[in-house]
Amino acid sequence: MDKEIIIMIHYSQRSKHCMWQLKFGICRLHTSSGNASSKEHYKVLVLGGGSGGIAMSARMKRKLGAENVAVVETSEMHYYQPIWTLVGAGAKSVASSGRPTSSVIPPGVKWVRSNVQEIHPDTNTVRTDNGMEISYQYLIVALGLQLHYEKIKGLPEIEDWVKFKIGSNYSVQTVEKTWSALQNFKEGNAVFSFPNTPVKCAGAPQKIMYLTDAYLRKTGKRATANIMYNTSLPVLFGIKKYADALWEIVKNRDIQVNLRHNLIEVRANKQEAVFENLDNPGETEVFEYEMLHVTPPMGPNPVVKGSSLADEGGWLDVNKETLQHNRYPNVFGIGDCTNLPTAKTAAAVAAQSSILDRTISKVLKNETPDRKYDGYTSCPLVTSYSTVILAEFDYSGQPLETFPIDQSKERWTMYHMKANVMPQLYWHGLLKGFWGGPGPYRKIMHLGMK
Ligand code: FAD
Ligand code: UQ1
Repeated sequence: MDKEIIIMIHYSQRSKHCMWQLKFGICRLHTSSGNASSKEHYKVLVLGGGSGGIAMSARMKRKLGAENVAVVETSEMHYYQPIWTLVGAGAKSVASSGRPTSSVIPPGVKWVRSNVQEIHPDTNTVRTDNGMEISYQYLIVALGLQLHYEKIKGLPEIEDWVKFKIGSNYSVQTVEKTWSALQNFKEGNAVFSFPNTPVKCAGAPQKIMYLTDAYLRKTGKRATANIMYNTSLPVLFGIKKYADALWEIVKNRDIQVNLRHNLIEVRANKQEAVFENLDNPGETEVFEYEMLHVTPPMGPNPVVKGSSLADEGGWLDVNKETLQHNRYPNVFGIGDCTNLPTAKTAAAVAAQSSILDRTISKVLKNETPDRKYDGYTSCPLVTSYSTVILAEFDYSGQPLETFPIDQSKERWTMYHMKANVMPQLYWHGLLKGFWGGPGPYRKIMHLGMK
């Protein structure tokens, strides 16, 4: 039996960076009685047991047998992150978002409960933080991305966020603080940020803003509230069809949008948020807030970044159609850790999982991969407690919609799908390796025309 000892080191002994990583459960120091300095080998080794890692473990088990597959994952819990949007708004419980990792690892697949520390693709080996060396024939990297709350100067300790009226839907430790800030809102500015980095689910930073607007209307506080979306981007949303619809909504709901504003500092004692003007470097603007929703800067997974698998930006360097690594043909990638030029979402992971399954089948037979990922991704833009605009698009930035209706309209049917259908599709479809995205259904619903 592995034993994991999480050693809490006094904060003062650690850098601020590592202090935040500790809080988010990343900087764990493990000891493992059985595994230290041991060696293991698997035909397929999966790194990361999040959405992409579990989906691919299930698919590889089906292809090759459970005994040939192992997944390295450090977290004891697996979270369905998309529901955090509704948790932050008090519409779902945080408990409903998580299940033990042990329950999502496909039965028979080996779960290596440790942190990947180094990847050595030239020797087909991986080293974990408990001194284990694992060799592989094929490697699937699904390590996700890294949150960087520590890059926002002055952001207080998470324990103090309720006091300082700060929340963030982006981590399990902070998502309930959003709901507290919403409930405690009296009057003033509700400020929502979007960082100057790639992010996962680029719609999430504004979904919580629409829910805040709806909540404050419901509780009679909207008249004394200013709602502001301060985004680093030069647009409200990257795809014009949906951006046009969202601009109408912010106009009708009296929401202020400040483009090219990047959150760099929080002065929590004064309830002030400092934004830099990205069009005029050096210029800053200070906003007082009654509620602050922080979307942290994000970056590549440090283990990927520190390996020869990374591109110059630190992301896993894969072929955008086959998901095979561009330089190491026995290495593959899926999800947020990759440099695939599409929006990082679980919906994208679903579509990628079926393509990658096919790519690996071909590679196993020494044949050329044939199916091509089109960049499909989707973002259910929650615009109230009962409506969603279902954005779906591909590499070309053009809408690629599943249903034969105008999806840029707010619809309660899509809200029902987001709140009640998607979680089931995730736990019982995607994670079991049965859901490969809506592509085949889109073709049927559009009578083969799309
Ligand atoms: P993850 O699921 O994040 O998994 C990465 C895994 O790697 C984690 O389990 C982590 O513990 C593990 N790991 C990391 N480093 C190591 C290491 N060194 N060693 C071992 N294990 C490691 N997507 C949608 O499709 N629709 C939505 O509506 C939506 N809304 C969202 C709302 C919010 C608030 C958030 C935060 C995300 C949302 N997403 C949404 C995005 C979606 O959750 C992610 O894109 C998806 O989970 C990515 O899957 P992944 O496997 O690449 O990464
Ligand atoms: C999807 O496949 C998916 O992954 C399971 C999501 O993540 C939760 C989504 O949010 C969406 C919208 C899709 C796409 C599915 C359909 C039916 C359009």
